[in-house]
Amino acid sequence: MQDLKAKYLSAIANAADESALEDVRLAALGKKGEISALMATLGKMEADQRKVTGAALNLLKDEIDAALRAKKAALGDAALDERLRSEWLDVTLPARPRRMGTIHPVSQVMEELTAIFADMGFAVAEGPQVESDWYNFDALNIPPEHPARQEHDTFFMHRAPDDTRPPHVLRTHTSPVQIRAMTEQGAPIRVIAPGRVYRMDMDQTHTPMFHQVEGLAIDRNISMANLKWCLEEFCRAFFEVPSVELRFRASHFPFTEPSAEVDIRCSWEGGQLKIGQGDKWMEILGSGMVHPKVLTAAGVDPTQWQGFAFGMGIDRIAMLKYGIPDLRAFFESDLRWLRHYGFAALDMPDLAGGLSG
Ligand code: 2U9
Repeated sequence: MQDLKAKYLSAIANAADESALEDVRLAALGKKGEISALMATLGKMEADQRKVTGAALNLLKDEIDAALRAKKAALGDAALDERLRSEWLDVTLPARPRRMGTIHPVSQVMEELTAIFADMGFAVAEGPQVESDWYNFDALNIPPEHPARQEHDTFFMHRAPDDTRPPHVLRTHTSPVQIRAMTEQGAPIRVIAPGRVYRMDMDQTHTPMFHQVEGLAIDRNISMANLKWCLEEFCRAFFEVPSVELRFRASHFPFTEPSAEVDIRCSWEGGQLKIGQGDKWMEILGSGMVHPKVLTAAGVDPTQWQGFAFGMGIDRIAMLKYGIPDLRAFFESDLRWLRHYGFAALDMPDLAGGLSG
């Protein structure tokens, strides 16, 4: 038995892998194994001898079994160590920007303005791009005879002649998103609605699809002063300048009363635009106090609540901030243009780092 013990313990120690170890187990303890065969001889022994031999064989079996288990665990650990050594991946390595593609300036600017308005307590709201004419026009105090509803501005969805459902349009602004948000959430509310909008217009400065962001803040005590601060704060952060000056010019929109077009102080020197200083003014957005009829259409009581709204073109502010000369290139998917004007995929805009990094 001492010989058997020495033989199997050494075979176990030398087993190079789990399959070699299994061979040793079968040779010793398997049904036809050497120790099992010895166990089978116990039945023919005298009682005294059986007792002594049986105990010794059981001890040997247990010792070999324990050695097999210990070795199996050790081989398992070694296999895991080997996998950990050969299969490692350094997740802290920087990605290869070229292979990742780039972020389109419109997406970059949407991320930037979302970060700025989020910091002022505005949530992002989204909605359908195909809208009923009620959400796109009526709810915004744009009656059927209003020029903005005429067919030459608006893309109407095709309808079969016998289709009696109300007309649907490609939204001409993101305002219906805010009607939906107010209807669902009620007041108070603070949201921005960035997204695609559609108008039948195509020239040097217009494309039939473009991007807008609109903002809405409704509360019990909101005034034009809050609007002005909010827009100044936005422009200062967005254009990454120490200060800006805004000028409000009285205007008219159906959905706001009073309404104002907003200009920003700037200069053009040697074809270079500078925001925040100079003796020129450039229009950058429209705004006003939400019309009581619009609040009512969205289920908000205008005797209890009031607030401001504003709208601006994302493509336009992207061009101004990043010096992109031609609007139409935005929508051509030209990879060389994207590599030039695009942004690194992993640099997300945030307020702490300066938005464009
Ligand atoms: C609700 C109520 C009022 C959003 C507003 C403007 C003024 C505006 C233009 C800027 C350039 C559109 O992209 S553009 O051509 N927008 O001048 N937008 S106030 O007013 C709203 C919106 C939603 C419920």
